[in-house]
Amino acid sequence: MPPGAGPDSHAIAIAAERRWAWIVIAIIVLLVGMMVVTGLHWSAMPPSRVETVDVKTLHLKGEFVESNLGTSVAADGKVTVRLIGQQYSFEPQCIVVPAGVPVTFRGTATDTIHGFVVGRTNANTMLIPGFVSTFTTTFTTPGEQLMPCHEYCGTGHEAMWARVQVLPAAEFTARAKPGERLSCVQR
Ligand SMILES: [Cu+2]
Repeated sequence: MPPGAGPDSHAIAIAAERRWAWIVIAIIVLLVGMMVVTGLHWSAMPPSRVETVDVKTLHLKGEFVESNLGTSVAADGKVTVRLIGQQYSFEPQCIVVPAGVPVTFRGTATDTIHGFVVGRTNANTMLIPGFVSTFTTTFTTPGEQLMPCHEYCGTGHEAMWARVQVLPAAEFTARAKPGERLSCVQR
């Protein structure tokens, strides 16, 4: 008997189609359920750490004034890099960090959404106007890394990048002065 010619082949095909229809319906119901649950959950419980900053006064006062950008070392030895992204550059354009020491990045944007990734490391974030993005990472190997903007931000996007110099910890410590903001921008 050729395939599909049996007396029950029609019924078997119907049953198979119905089975697949139910599987597809189940997947759709699952996905819609996930959307509803995550949507309601996130709107009821926004991320616990949201830090905002006033874009209009960013360059005039507070943490992200130009003189405060760059790398700072606190009295307890904590290293913090403060930076801003703007069309089409980062400030500072050259960032100095120590190797083997946790470094906290704090950044925001002045005009539109930017972002950056540091070379082949896991240092990666978006910079969103009005919000402070922060993460802590440790650079393992000394050397220079490129830091391109990775959020399309306009016609000059592809030219928007900075450099990150990872210095051996001792060399970094020798250059870092308390209260000063370090960068490798040529002045
Ligand atoms: Cu950009």
